[in-house]
Amino acid sequence: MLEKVLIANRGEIALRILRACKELGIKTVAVHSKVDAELMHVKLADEAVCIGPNPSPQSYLNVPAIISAMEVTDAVAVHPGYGFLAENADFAEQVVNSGFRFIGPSADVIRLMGDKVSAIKAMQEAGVPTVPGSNGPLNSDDDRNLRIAKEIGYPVIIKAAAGGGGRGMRVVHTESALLNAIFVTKSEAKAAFGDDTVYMEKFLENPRHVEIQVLADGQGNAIHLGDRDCSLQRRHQKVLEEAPAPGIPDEVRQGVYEACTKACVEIGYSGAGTFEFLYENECFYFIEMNTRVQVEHPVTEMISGFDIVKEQLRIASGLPLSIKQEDVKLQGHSFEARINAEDSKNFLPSPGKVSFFHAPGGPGVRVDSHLYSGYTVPPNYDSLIAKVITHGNTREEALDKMRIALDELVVDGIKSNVELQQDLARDGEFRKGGVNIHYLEQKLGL
Ligand code: MV4
Repeated sequence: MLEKVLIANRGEIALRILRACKELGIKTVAVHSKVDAELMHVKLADEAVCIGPNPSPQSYLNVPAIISAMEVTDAVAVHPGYGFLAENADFAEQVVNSGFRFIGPSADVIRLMGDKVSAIKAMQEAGVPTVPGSNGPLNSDDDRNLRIAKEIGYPVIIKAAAGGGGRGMRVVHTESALLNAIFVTKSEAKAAFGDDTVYMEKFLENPRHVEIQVLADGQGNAIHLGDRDCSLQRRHQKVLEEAPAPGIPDEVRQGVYEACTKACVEIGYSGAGTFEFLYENECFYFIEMNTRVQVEHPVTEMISGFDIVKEQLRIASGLPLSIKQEDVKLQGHSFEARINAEDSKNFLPSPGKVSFFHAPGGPGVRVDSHLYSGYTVPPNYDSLIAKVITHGNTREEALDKMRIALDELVVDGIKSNVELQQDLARDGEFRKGGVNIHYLEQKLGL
């Protein structure tokens, strides 16, 4: 097992990783910016190193500072969490070239998935269903681009190969708008990512966002832990997630599960990963793969009884997967409500001192949070302050538990989206199950 792990992240996920390390007897190094010296995981870690001033480019994105911290503490591996450097292939490469382990897939696989054009191609070759599209980058041949769009059928969407997560895309409804849309998306992609490669897909009008959790050991073994529905989102920020995705026919989901695990073996994947799909009319369409642990991983842990972060650490230490597919038993239903330090009216971040914090509890209630009474939420980072997770034998039971848990939760001193989450836990349409990616924004009147 890895002897000492450096946690290159902050907040709730840093605490989540710290707890997994402790369970496995791994020593921990916390790295933090100046203001983050007061974080819960920094207090609990075996060692802590301040790696720079508050702005993340100078601390949590500061590669030389993080690698230096590994050197001075004799850490053998780095866990990147999510966000920050988690999907940065150059960082993974530098970590390995400096003689350390990166807890995640190889730099080559991160790069393959980071380029959405190469990711889609790899998935098609492995038999994963994708969205009808250009099957490769668009070039400067206008007639060819017009012909591709006509074959796919309008509306189409132009996406940046270096984008993802909703950045760098544009919907086109008519032939007359196509060429200009390609031009504008290319210029924006060049400015944002330094890469103007774009591709085209059929635009699916009312899909759900359904994703599949996988684990692979890079030794020929890959399993899935079922799916999650993350359709409740606002401006590409997920708000309330669940597992499993409601109402999907069993033969449809089994088919896509098998394609995903086969793809993991074919691309030489290792670690935890997520295949993102759009789901419409009982069909799955691959759009992107995330090569990291995700914010919403707890809903999968709740229905599988399996610890994804501990498995990431075991895989990185060179162990084969600790369970086989036939040992994975998915039971019941789980929800996760993301609690953000934000104004519930205008969604603006609302940092400040939490004068009082009380976490809910009871059977089937889990809270992943770094908050404590007296903690000050800094203005420099993501506004996620807690995740309230529930598990029940049925979807209804898990949602009832969520309603009760959210009513117990107290976050005083700052504004938060608890009221929005309480409202969603009581929403009649959501309770029926299977709302699409537009539901929340429509409900909010955006
Ligand atoms: C799409 C789409 C419809 N058709 N692709 C947005 C985030 C990025 N991961 C991909 N996204 C979309 N791609 C095709 N061909 C609609 C979206 C989309 C979306 C997807 C998932 C969750 C929320 C979304 C909100 C708006 C648009």
